[in-house]
Amino acid sequence: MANQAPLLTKREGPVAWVSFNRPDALNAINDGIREQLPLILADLDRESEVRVIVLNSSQLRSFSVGADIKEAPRSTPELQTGRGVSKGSWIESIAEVSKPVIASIAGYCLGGGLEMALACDIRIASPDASFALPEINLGLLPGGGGTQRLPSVVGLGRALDMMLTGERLNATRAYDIGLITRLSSSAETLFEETRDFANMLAAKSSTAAKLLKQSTLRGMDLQLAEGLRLERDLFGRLRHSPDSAEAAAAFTEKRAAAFHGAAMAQQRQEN
Ligand code: DAK
Repeated sequence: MANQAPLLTKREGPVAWVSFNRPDALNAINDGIREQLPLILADLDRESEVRVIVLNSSQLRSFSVGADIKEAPRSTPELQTGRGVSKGSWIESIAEVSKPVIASIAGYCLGGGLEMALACDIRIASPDASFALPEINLGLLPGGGGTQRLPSVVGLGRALDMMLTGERLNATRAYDIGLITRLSSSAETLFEETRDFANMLAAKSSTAAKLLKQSTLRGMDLQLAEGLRLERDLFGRLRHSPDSAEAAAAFTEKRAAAFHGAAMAQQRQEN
């Protein structure tokens, strides 16, 4: 078990799956995950045939229970700094992906596990999923983006409630407050439903998806006027793009649009 790969990757046409694979530790985050995840994501972001990335778990009991508490005492100050402050958190490598990234969550999604999910664009979960930022109970604060991202996802009051209590939310509650935006009909169908959803996203214009992400995520750090300028600039780039021309032609001809790259990826998947 000691040499088991902590992350598994799989390609299904335009969709790439990256799965946490430490079942005995409920996918607690160790140095293997911290080191490999940024490298894997950067590679997948460069691969033009990959249009959507899904982060999930190799089993249904847990997405991730956060930092490996048993490993913590062995961590050196150098590693901590490297992981966190000076180089930017490794969790940021998820938010830096230019393509849509989906977190597909079954079971526990706690601490750093939830912070990874928050760095994804879309969170889909099974009815048995549970969510918490329990760092307060370890005398810590969420240090992987939780204090910054959770308020913008669920609102300040709910975020502070979650972080100050460390309480666990079930999937229905998480859905009600917008922490997740999609619920699968059962744990067993989560994979299939995620796959259908990911393929649906992959069939859309990847150029539009990329610039839309850029406008939305960068815009959050800007004043409104600056954000609107950024949006206008990016919109201007899309207005005369081949994908936009294809969408207009498809509408006129009453057919489905075949966006640049999507048809090719689809064809390869079928072969
Ligand atoms: N670390 C290591 N092992 C863990 C673990 C964890 N966090 N959580 C569970 N395990 C292990 C258990 O020790 C057990 O192993 P064995 O004893 O069988 O060898 C196995 O997984 C199964 O766990 P349980 O027997 O406890 O299973 P239960 O279903 O009864 O309970 C549980 C599951 C998730 C409710 C419970 O295990 C639990 O409360 N675990 C601790 C959850 C937790 O507090 N996580 C840490 C949150 S703090 C940073 C970025 C991120 C972070 C920090 C800094 N920077 C960039 C600077 C993140 C911090 C956190 O995530």
